[in-house]
Amino acid sequence: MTDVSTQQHFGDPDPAETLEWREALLSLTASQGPARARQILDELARLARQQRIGWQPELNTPYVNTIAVEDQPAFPGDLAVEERLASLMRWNALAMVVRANQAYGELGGHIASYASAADLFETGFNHFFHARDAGHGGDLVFFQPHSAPGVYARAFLEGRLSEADLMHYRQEITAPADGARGLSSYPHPWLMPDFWQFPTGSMGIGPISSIYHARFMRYLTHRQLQDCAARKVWGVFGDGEMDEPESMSALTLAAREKLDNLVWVVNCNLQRLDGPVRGNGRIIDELEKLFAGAGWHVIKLVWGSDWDGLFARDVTGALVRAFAHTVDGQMQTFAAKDGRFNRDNFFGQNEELARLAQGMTDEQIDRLKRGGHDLVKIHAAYAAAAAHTGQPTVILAQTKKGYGMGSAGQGKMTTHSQKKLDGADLIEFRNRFNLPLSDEQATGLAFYKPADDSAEMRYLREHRARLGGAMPRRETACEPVPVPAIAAYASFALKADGKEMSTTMAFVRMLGSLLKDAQLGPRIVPIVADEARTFGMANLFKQVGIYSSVGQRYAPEDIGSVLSYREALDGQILEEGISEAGAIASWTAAATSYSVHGLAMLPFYIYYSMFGFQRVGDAIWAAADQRARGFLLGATSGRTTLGGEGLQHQDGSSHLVAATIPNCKAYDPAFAGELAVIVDAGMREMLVEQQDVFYYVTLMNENYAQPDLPEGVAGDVLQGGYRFGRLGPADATQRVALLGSGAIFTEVLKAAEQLAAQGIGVDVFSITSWSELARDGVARGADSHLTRLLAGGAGPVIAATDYVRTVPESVRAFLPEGRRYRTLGTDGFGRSDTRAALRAFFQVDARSIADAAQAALAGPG
Ligand SMILES: Cc1ncc(C[n+]2csc(CCOP(=O)(O)OP(=O)(O)O)c2C)c(N)n1
Repeated sequence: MTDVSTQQHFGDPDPAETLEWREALLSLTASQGPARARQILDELARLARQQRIGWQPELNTPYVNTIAVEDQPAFPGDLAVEERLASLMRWNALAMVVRANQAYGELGGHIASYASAADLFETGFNHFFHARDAGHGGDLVFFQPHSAPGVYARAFLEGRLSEADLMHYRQEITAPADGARGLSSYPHPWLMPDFWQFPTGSMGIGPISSIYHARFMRYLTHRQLQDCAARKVWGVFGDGEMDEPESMSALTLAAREKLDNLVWVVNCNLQRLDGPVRGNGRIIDELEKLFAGAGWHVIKLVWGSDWDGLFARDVTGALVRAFAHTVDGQMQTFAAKDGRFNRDNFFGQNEELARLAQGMTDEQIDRLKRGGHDLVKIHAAYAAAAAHTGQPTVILAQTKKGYGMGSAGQGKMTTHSQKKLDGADLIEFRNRFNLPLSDEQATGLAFYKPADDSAEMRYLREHRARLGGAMPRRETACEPVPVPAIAAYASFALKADGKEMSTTMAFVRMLGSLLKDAQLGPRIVPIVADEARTFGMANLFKQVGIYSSVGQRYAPEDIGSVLSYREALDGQILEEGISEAGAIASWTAAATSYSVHGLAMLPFYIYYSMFGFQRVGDAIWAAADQRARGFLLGATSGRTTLGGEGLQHQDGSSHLVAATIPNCKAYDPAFAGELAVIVDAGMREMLVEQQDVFYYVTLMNENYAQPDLPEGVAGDVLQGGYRFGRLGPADATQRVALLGSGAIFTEVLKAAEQLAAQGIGVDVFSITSWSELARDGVARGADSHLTRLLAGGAGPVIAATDYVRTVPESVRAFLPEGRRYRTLGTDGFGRSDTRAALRAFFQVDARSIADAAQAALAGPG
C-alpha cells in the first residue's frame, strides 16, 4: 500500500503543527495497532461534531486497491493454466463475433466488453460461482449481457456447446436447419431455457433484479420455506450501466436488509458505448462514494500485482497524487496508447514518477495490468467479498475496454461496437495472448479447444466439478403445488346473487381464503407498493404479517386494532414501499422461484394499473423472458373508474401493452365470478401444469351488483368472452350485438336495456379478454372463439371498453363476415371528475353505446 504520509497539503497555514498531529497518529497506530487508532479517530470525530466545526470525512479513499498486498490470500490455483484458459475464452469469444459478422454484417455483437471482463468472469467460474448440486442450492449469477460470447466460449470448452453452435451465434432461426443450436445475442431464458437464468439485456434490470433476488432468498429462509443461507448472488455489471436509475434505486434496500449474500462486480473499464463514462471525473471514485454512502462494503480493485512494486518504491506518494488528478478520459487515452506514450505522458509528469519507471522497458509499462485483469487480485477481492458479513459488497474493478485488442480496439472511443478485425489485428491478438494458433488458424478465426486430457481441460473440469458443475444452467424441476377447489374460496363470487361489491374486494377476499389453504397458502407472496390500504387489504397485515428481516422493533400505533400494522420475520406480504420497480423485481424473483430455487411460489402483485406496464413495462418484459409465473393485478384500472384521480392515474393502455407480451394472459373481467374462474385457471396452469405463463388481471373499485356466473361459461370466460344474455323481443327485426369488458360492461348492460326498450333485439357478450380473443383469432381464423360466439346473431356489433379503442379494434378481423363493427374507447388524456361525467366525456357511457348502436343500425357512416 502506498505510503501517502508525505502528501503535500496546499494552503496549510501551519505545516509544522500538521506534521505533529500526523506523527502522533502514525506512532499511535504503530505502537497500539489500527483498532486503537480507529477508536481515537472516532472519538475525535464525535468531538468535532459536538463542536459543530463542520467537518465531514471524505467518502473517497485514494485511487488504490482496498486490499493491501499483505492481506491478499495465497492464490489457490494454477495461475499459468488459468491465464491460458482466460486467453482461450477471449479468443473463442472474439472469433465467434467476428465470424458472425464476416458472414452477415448485420448480426452485430461485441468483442471489447468481454475482452475487459474475461478475467472477472473466469475467476468467478474457477473459484466462486457455485452451481446447484445435491449439497448446494446454487449461486445466482447475473452476467453482463454483451459479454455473453465469453460465457458461450466457456460452455464450448466445457463441451456444452459445439463448434457448430458457436458458428450460429445470433442465428437462432437458421441454426436448426444446419443441425446446430442458435446462440442468443444476450442472456435470454426464453430462447435458451436450459442455459440462461437471468435476462440482463436491458441495462439496469439485471442490477435491480439481483438485489431483489438476494432479498427474496432471505424471505424464503426467514419464512422457513427453503434455507438459502449458503448461497450467493453475483452480478457482473458495467460502469456505464450504473447510470441507469434501476441500477441505483435499490442500493439502500440491499444495505438495509444487510444482504451479505450479494456481490456486485462493476467492470470499470471507464467506457460505455459512446465514450468515457466520466471523461472529466473518475467513475470509481463516484461509485465508491455512492455505494459507501448507501451502506455497501466497497472493495476497490484498481491495480494489478505489477504495480505493487511501484507503490512499494513510491515513498513520496507520487503515484497516488498523480492518480488524484488524472481523470478517466485521460486514463482511457493511456489505455489506448503504447508503453512509450505512457512513459512520456504518465510517468513523465514529474521526476518522482519518472524515477519509478526507470528500469522498466516500454513493453513492461505497456503490460502493467489494471486490477480487473489480474487473477490474483481479483481472487483476493472476490474472497474478501464472499467472506464479508453484514453488508452487500461491490467490487469496483478497473479494466481496459477491449483489453488485448491492441491498436485495433483497446481503449478506443469506438471499441464498444467493434466486431471486425483484419488479419494483422488477429495475429497481434494471437501474439498478445500467446495463443497456440498458426497464422492460418488465427486469420481463419479457427475456434480452439485443447485436447481433452490437456492440463487446461482437466483444470477446467475439475474446478467446475468442485463447484457443482457447469454454469449458467437453468433448472425447471419442481414439485407441483396443489390448488384448492374453486368452491373452497370463491363460492361467494360464483354465486354472488346480486350482492354489491367491487372486483377488487372480491379479489382480496379470495386471496384471504387462499392464504389459509394449508398447502398453497404458504407459497403465496402478496406484494404491494404502498397501496394495500387503497385496495382494502389492510386486514392481511394482521392475518399474514408484513415481511421484515428484523421483526417488529416498535409497538405499532394501532396495536389493538384487528387491522394492526404487523411486521414479522415470517411475515408473508412484501411491502415494497413506493417503488414499482422494486415491487416488480420482487414479483419476478417470486415468480421464477420454481426455477431459481426449485420451489414454486405464487406472487400476487397488486398495484395501480397505470403504474404497471406503462411505468415498469421493460421489467415486465424481462420477467416474461425469465419465464415468470404469477399474477399481476392492475387495480383501480381503466380510464373512467378512478374518478377524481385524473390524467396521470387513469389507465387506458395497460391492456394494449399486455397484449404484446406473448406469455402474458390478460383479462379485464367485469364480475367477481369471472375473476374467480380466471384466478382458478391461472393457478392451475402455473402451479399444477407448470406452464410458463403469467396473468395480468385488471380490477376495479366500483361497487355494483354482482350476478351469479351463468352455468357452463367458465371455458368461454377463459377464451375471452361469453354470451351474457339476450334482451328485447325475440322476433325483433332490428338486431345488434354489444360487447363490453371490465368497468364498462355495466354501461353496456344499461345500453342494452335502453335498446331493448325500443324494440331492438340485443345480444350481450361479456368480453373477459380482448387479447385472448385476438390471439385465438390469429390462430384459428374463421373458427375462432369470437367468430363462433357471434355466429348465431345478426346486425352490427358495438364494442366498448375503458381502454383505448385499439384494444377492441384488435379483434375486428375475427368478426363474422358482413357484420358492421364499431368500437368505443377512452382515447386521449384522462380528466378528474365523477365516473358518470368521465364516461359521458369519453363516450363510453350507456347513452353513447346506445347511440352508436342506433347509428350503426341506421346504415353505414
Ligand atoms: C436500457 C438499455 N439502454 C441501452 C442499451 C444499449 N447498450 C448496450 S451496452 C451499452 C454500453 C454499456 O456500457 P457499460 O455498462 O459501461 O459496459 P461495457 O460494455 O463498457 O463493459 C449500451 C448503451 C441497452 N442494452 N439497454
